[in-house]
Amino acid sequence: MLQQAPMMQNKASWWQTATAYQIYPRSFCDSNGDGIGDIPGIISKLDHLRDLGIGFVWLSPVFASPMADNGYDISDYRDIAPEFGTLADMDQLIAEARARGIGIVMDLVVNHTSDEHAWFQDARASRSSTFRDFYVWRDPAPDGGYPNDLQSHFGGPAWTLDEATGQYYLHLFDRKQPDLNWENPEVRKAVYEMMNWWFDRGIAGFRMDVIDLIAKEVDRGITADGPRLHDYLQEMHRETLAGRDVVTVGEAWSANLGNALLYSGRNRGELSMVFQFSHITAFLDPVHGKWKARPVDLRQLKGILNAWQKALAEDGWNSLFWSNHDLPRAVSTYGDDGEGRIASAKMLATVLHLMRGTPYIYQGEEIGMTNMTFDDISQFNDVEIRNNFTLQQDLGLSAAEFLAGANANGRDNARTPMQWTAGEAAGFTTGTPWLAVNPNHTEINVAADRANPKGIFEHYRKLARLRSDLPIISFGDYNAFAEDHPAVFAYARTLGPDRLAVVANFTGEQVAFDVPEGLAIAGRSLIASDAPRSGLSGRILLAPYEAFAILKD
Ligand code: TEU
Ligand code: CA
Repeated sequence: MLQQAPMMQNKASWWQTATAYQIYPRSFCDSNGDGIGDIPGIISKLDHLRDLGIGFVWLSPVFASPMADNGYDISDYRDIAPEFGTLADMDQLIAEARARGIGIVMDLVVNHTSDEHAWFQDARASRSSTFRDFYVWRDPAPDGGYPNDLQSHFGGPAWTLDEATGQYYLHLFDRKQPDLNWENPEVRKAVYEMMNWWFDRGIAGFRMDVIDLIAKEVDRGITADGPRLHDYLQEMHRETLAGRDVVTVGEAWSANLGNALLYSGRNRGELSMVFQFSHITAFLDPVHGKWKARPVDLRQLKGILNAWQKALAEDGWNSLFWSNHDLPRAVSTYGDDGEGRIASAKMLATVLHLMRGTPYIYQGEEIGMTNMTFDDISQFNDVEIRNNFTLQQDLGLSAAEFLAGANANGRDNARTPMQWTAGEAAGFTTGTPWLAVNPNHTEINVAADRANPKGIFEHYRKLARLRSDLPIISFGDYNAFAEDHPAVFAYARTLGPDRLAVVANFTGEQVAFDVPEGLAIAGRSLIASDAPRSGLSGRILLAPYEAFAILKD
């Protein structure tokens, strides 16, 4: 029935037919009652991921860290934070995951270290330290002020004065996250050695934190997408990835349709794929960014996702995601986290997972977890929210408006503990959770959703299975339809003689949809959020958030 295009067979990589899952360890599962998720907790839940059909896990940082940014500030790349476990636990996680066919992808945070990393401790001890040049130091401006006006992504100046040595160091994030100086070959060598050390322990790849920032030229004000970026990535590939069957995904907020292929083009020798964010940044407020929530326009959203499908059709590879630990919950942003929660969660999953690329599920998405609503600013933990609270008020947002923005787009709202059961603390911990558990866990939890044959988990499980079974999903051509339709997301996939049509109603209203001629199809229902459909033609009525896929006979 289904055929592979002849050249596909040798070209395909395991991560092109895999479904990925992101674990934010602090909030996944706590094994010892200290309120913080940990590696033994993850191991105890591996069967959940195996049942879901996951091919690899992107594990947010578990390395030694003072946790100023929940582990994105690393003080030792070759050790595990004690609250998360030990190196022995990590080895066990890698082995137990592998035994279930799941690769562990670690988070490579090498744009910066923690200020408590031994390199920085040494570097700041004196101007003549051998590690001084591991970081980016500049003299004060003639008036003693900042070397230039570069701003931190977390708000405020990107420079902090080191009083003892009289120079400023650069930090594109928090002051506890000094930027590494990638122009120094010793830095690059140290990073590559560390990567190889982890590969030798059996990991399946790396997600690379803000990798588009490593090649900055600060004196020219360049931070993202610097001139030497692709030289560094090619060097990294030669020194670490070449010859290994691993997956790499670079986080690149600056990636665009014009430069995407430089990262993931098949003959570039760089990365497997990048996370690009055009579908996020398009909806940011020009003055207040994410802190002043803006509604998502479906036509614009489709335009962006369709353009990426097209741009990486012949070469390169897309990552597919609605959410992660920095972004709000998918169902709260793009669907309906009230009455239409289950239907819209399934709809969003259907649209995304049947595109060409590697889909990523953010923990809890597989049961339709929603954004947490906090009542007061003091309940937030995140450094980004805390820093921006005063800054945004200086820019004219009221405290109440900021709270609304933070509740819509803040990072903590999607970082609340995983909801395993309806019980105390959602079964996440027997102690006091580090961040409040969403009170809706009594209704929304893994146990309840998995017990429902029409639940969200079951829907995701089917999608992962379809992806591994049908090459058309990973490799078929993508054609957008009804691009101007304000309510419907529709596309077709083709591979050789095979054909697949996907239709989704993005609204909570019933919609009459005139099927475009090229999209009409008759065959068998592959998946449906509600009643299965086997044909598509003429005018059809779509139920609220209805989504389905039909495979041609
Ligand atoms: O995120 C990069 C990044 O730019 C985010 O901070 C983003 O700007 C913000 O969340 C959106 O408002 C990565 C990690 O994913 C994030 O968790 C880290 O805080 C950051 O890098 C620093 O390592
Ligand atoms: Ca714990």
